[in-house]
Amino acid sequence: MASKMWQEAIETMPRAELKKLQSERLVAQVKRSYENVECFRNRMDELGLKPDAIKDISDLSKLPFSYKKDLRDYYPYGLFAVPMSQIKRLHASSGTTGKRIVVGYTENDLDMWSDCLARLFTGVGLTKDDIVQISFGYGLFTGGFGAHAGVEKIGATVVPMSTGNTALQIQTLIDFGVTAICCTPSYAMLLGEEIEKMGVKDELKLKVGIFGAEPWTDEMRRQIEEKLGIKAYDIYGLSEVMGPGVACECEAQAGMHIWEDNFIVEIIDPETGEVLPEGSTGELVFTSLTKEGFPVIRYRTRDICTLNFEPCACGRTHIRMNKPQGRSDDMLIIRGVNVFPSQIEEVLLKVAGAEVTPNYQIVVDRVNNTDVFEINVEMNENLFFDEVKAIEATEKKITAELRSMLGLGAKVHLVNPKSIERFEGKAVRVIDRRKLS
Ligand code: DLL
Repeated sequence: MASKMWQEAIETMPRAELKKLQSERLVAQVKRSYENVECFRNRMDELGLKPDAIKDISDLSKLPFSYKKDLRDYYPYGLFAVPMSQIKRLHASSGTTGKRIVVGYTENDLDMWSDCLARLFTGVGLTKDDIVQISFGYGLFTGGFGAHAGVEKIGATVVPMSTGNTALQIQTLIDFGVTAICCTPSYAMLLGEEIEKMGVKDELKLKVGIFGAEPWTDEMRRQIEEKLGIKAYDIYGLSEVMGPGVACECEAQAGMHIWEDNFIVEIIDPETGEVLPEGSTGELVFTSLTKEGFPVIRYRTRDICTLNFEPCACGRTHIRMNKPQGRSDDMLIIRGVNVFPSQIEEVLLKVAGAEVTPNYQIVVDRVNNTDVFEINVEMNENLFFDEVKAIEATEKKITAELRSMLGLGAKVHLVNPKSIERFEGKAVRVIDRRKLS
């Protein structure tokens, strides 16, 4: 397999050398974080650990974990390791409650990030002669700007389309002679179906698609490839660790290489926190080695996954992760947006606390390859609430607040008091009918 590489020396670095590099970078990162990040310093002090106890990568498991909750507790900038004058860009994502999580990047961080994406784009055969449509959302979400910078780095032409307006997306693909597209896999399916309906597949110049930000399967890959006439590649990432490109597929399409010069990955038991042996399934934990603005040490992703240590046909030495199999928390990904049930509860009680009860159920389904998101919430029985208009007004109020908080449209239904099933144990708040096939 003669795949081109963006940084061949790094991408094919012998594993022993890679481990040595990781060790050196880990020692420096721990020291930097201890000196500059109060939360990390406190956790180290609680364990009676000083940075010089970390001599190489074999000491990694001595270090404390970090969590999404930390980003909320230190909101907005409390986990940054450099002064704000060195932060060149901010991004944000959903937290477990109404508060977003904020991440910051220095100039070097942005450069490292775009290199990770340049490795992916080059690896799947793109060059400066390609025209790449970015149909991830631009804005605080890391998808749009993250992928954008990678396309610019390899010198290809970028079409910063962002999300929405499927007819215009397809028109742009055709008129601009687009050769590659980046979006969520469910949106790629939708585009594929529309293109089939319109009978315009032959007018496309597309050859490659790069899809991620939500779970998808190999069967979906097969269908997308057929509908769009392309090769489809997976890309993984999370805002807290960087954004898209923490791990990317190569032309072998057999798992995503984790860029180990920048990140150390571990698999742990999500219950006990114990590091699991090679080949086990468990929670992915990342340590960022080169990030300056917002470094993370042993960050608990909540993504459940297995790693693949086999050498890859492409010649890259960085280990691969298989597709994440699920999450160890209750986060839902709806149309690429991270949603926690607790956020919805907060909106319900904030905007309509007098009209509704905290008994609600979230129903997610996939219709025509688009996620459909409904919320049923019981109205308050003390309220005389038989006026259809008043019910509709409350539904509208909740819908508007959800849209402003999550950027997602939801169908909100006020239902009769006591009509939502009660549970003796943990309430089942989410019914996810989407089948990944
Ligand atoms: O989704 C970053 C991204 C943008 C990745 C574009 C790929 C492409 P967050 O919004 O912070 O960041 O959500 C991160 O999304 O922990 C996973 O649960 C899920 N996720 C991301 N990529 C994949 C993937 C972006 N390829 C969370 N397969 C992560 C399955 C994915 N799940």
